[in-house]
Amino acid sequence: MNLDDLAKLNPSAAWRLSEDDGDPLETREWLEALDALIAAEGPERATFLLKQLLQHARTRRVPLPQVLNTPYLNTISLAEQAPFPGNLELEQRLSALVRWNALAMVVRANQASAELGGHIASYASAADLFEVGFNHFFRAGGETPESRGDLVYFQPHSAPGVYARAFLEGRLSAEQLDHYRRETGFRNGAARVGEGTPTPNEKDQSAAESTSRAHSGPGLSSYPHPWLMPNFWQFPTGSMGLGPLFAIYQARFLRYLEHRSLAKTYARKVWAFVGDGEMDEPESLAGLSIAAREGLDNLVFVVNCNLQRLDGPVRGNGSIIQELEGLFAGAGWNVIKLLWGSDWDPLFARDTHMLLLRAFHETVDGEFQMLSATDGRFNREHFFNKYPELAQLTAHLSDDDIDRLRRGGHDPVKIHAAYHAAVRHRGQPTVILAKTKKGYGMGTAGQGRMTTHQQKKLDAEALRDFRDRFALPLADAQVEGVEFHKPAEDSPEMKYLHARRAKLGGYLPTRSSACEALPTPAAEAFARFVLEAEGKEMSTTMAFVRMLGALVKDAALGPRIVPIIADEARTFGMADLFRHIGIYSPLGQLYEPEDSAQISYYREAKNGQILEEGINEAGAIASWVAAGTSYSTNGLPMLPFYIFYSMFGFQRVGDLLWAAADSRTRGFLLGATAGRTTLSGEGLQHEDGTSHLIASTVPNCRAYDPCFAYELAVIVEHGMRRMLTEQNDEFYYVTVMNENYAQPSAPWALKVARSAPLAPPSPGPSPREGSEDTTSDVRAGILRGLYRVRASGLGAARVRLLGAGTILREALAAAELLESEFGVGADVYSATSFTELRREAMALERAARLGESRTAAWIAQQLPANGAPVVAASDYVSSVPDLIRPWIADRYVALGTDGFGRSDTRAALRAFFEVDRRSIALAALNAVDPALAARARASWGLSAEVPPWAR
Ligand SMILES: Cc1ncc(C[n+]2csc(CCOP(=O)(O)OP(=O)(O)O)c2C)c(N)n1
Repeated sequence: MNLDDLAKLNPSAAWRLSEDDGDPLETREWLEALDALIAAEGPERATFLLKQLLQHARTRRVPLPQVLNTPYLNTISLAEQAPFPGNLELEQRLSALVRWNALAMVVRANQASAELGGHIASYASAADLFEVGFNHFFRAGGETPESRGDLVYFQPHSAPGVYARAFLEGRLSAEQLDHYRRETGFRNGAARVGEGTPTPNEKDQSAAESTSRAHSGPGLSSYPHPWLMPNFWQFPTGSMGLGPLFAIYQARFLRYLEHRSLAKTYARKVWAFVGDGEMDEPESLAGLSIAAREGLDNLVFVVNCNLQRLDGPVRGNGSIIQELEGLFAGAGWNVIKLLWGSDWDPLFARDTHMLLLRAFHETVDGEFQMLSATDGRFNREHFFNKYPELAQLTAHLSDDDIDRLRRGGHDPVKIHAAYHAAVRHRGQPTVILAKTKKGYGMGTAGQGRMTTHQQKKLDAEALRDFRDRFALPLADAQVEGVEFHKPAEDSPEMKYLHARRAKLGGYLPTRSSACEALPTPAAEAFARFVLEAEGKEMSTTMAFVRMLGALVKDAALGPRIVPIIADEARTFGMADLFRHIGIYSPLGQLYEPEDSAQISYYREAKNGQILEEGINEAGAIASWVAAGTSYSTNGLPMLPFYIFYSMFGFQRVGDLLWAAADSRTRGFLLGATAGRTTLSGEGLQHEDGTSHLIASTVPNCRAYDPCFAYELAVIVEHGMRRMLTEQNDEFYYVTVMNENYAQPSAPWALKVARSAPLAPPSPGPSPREGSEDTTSDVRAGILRGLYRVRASGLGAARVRLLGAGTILREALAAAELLESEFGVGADVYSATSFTELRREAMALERAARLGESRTAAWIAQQLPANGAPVVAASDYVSSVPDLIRPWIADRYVALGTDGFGRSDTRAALRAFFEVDRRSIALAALNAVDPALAARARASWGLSAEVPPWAR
């Protein structure tokens, strides 16, 4: 295609065009003048003058080209290239072995079952990028925060290569490699490993596990999953785009710890290996600006530009490398292009007319992929023979020589030079755009093929070709048997491998969870004001913010707390914290804030404690994960509290939260302005009716929907102890509301302080004198998800009402209605967590099914079969209270806020969604006595006017 056609079709490819020169002589004079200047005064002076010229031209309105792209060449010239410090030959042999074992893992898994398998082609393209890192750059570290090493985010589909290296290092056994993607311990549905007599393989496996330094699970997970391999993987990256985002906020959090004098982290690097296709994810790009703005020179991205994604080319009609260069450079990153291997250097040296460059610029990625999938002869004919001068330039090369011209990302020398420059660059994060071939070395069967991503099989011939290509010391039978291979421990390769890692501090990836157990305060220490609230009006959000204010003052725990907000601090009444503990900024505060005369002015500080993320929930979660996994990555437990609009949590950033759970994050999420009817005026997109349902799907998330501030205090106290003192890998999701109402004292505080009023203003709980509730019952009930807050005033209850969040208050009011207007006695229960109730009941039911002794679930203990119907309501969809239906023996009615939210007053919305006191009472009456229900409908004017689907 000629350049004009290309320009018309594809304006984004304009970087590849060279315009007509009206006066070549003059052009040459200018260029010679520049050359003379560089020779006489050096490149710095040239840079200065060019900048001045550009500046001047802009003021004269001279149209200027995009300056964010450089030519399609290596950024680091041969002259600037750092010498390669390793033994190239040994490293090549090692990387060939890792390649082979990675391939063997996938092929063997696929042979064992076509359902299994994995990916070969991604690692085949990334192998050298990883290996140079392992041999020269990735520093492992000790257990103390000071001695911890680098943090590496691996491209997920390249996991087989990481396992294959760990195998050579002696950290994983061949048995374990053979259990790649076979993690459950079940063999073809038969008895589990560890139950009954172990098979010989299983015996070997457990022996290997006990000696394995890094991993103790029965199998190897498909992708990096700390949940599945907690001693091995640190960072989950399987969902494309999350790795790069998490890496950026990780690098930032390291700086935060340093600036707050909590840990020395300056020497540590964060490396993120990312696919070029993966860069299309919005999350991949989302953090680029903050990384540059905060000058995160502890961060290195390596984008594996094999030009292909799953279905086909990333940019068939353009250039992903040039596009990414522009994006990263525009965001303020240091960009290193690593495009051509050393074999090209002699060609470049002789290419005085820069025809190679011209040909590169004329080649779109779809063509580069074709060149990758074809042999030297094809490359000669279709690339070098484009111009007679190029044909001449390569005339001395055989077709095989041309075939072996490496792309930059396959040349350890060039890779080393790029990494060397990246780790020394100051003031900016660095991205290395490494050009590679997808399926490198997989021959005609896979290299550069459209379908290579999912290729899991290689026939015998392809395997032999692979062996030959990488000079593997394998006999035909070993190749055909796809045997793993590991040289003897005293071989030069193995000695070299271990020596390199010893020099870099040990092996990685390795995940540690060793950290100090932090004592955490009792609720009485940070929440007395709610335990003895005595009916004072406040919202649970206000109560939380006061608790947080008290917690940050706790001498031991306070500094470890990381409040995180996404531009809603004022909404939640947190502005006071700005002054007290400051907002983190690595620059401090370079301006006098507009509100500096106010008591709680907007204070930014280098040692600020609050992470104010702006309107960026994804970034806030990434910070929350970095803080909540600091116990592992830094050996320094931190306690993040991220408070946000509850609708913009699980719904908006659900996949990040899933990865957070996999990461074993410990921390609190506060879903504020929660509830579909409680956040009254905000309408459809803001009013959350589902987050508790989604939260229930995350196995290590403990979710609560408390109504009363004392319940919140108990949950916070408990969560802190579970996560920081007892070190459980779980996190807490608690919804808090912005509705002010009378907050009763905690029942046990009432018992202690007899002088406190027993009955808070109605509607509210009235734990009566003589009630059987004890402190521990109530506390246990709050944490397990249900306890009684009101006993029927008319003897034995004819109906039992359950309410969660603010809707508990509607249930309490409904009980009053039922008793006063219909003579129906009602007990009322606070349902702080339907999800916890279900989780426990499910676990007990399973235990019973499998023959273990069964105790009754808490829900069944609290609501025994006694003939009284149960009505439950919350500010969430009815599926939430429905979660406990199987364990309620009597008639059960679940009410909820199904449908789209909308704006109105709280009372109107509750009536509309039928979770108000009358709707609850009506449901109860229906269950108790239909005649009473008919009377209620008539007297309250209730009808089925709005069908549920229209809500
Ligand atoms: C969010 C998400 N979407 C889709 C996938 C499925 N997927 C896995 S790898 C892949 C292609 C990856 O291409 P690229 O990032 O270029 O990496 P490569 O394998 O080519 O090195 C896709 C679509 C995923 N893992 N995560």
